[in-house]
Amino acid sequence: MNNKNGTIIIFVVLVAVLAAAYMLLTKGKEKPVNAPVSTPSEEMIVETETSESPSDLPKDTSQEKFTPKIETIEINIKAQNFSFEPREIKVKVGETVKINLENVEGFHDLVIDEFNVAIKQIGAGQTDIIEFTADKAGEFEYYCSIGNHRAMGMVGKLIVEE
Ligand SMILES: [Cu+2]
Repeated sequence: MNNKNGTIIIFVVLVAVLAAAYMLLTKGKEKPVNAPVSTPSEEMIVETETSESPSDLPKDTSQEKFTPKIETIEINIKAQNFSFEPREIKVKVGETVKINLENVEGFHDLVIDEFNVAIKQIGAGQTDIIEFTADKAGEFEYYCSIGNHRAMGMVGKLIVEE
């Protein structure tokens, strides 16, 4: 009977010790569980920081897209007795117009009053160049200002489109 009581007491003590040990282990396990939770949050902060720096790069490329373009239109006009070839020129508002005037025969010039364009008188076989900005829309006349050439039909039409 005493031996049985002794074994029961030892068994109870063992159970109590095991229970206490289990309690300590479970409490000890809870702390390591919290620690790994904090490390992913730190990684997420690092990820958000790195994601901000690539977002700055598209801003720089968008600024490059807004670089303005200056269009230069080159037009060859032939002058002869007594007409221009071509008789009609079409450009767009804001374009820089470069006129290459080639005189085939006689003495001629080229004038556009509204744009202060005036190619000086040139002889047969000569060429001259003038550049201006078509800064207003409409239809304008270019003509030869020598003698009565304008009245004889040495005119052309400059169309500046919106
Ligand atoms: Cu002329």
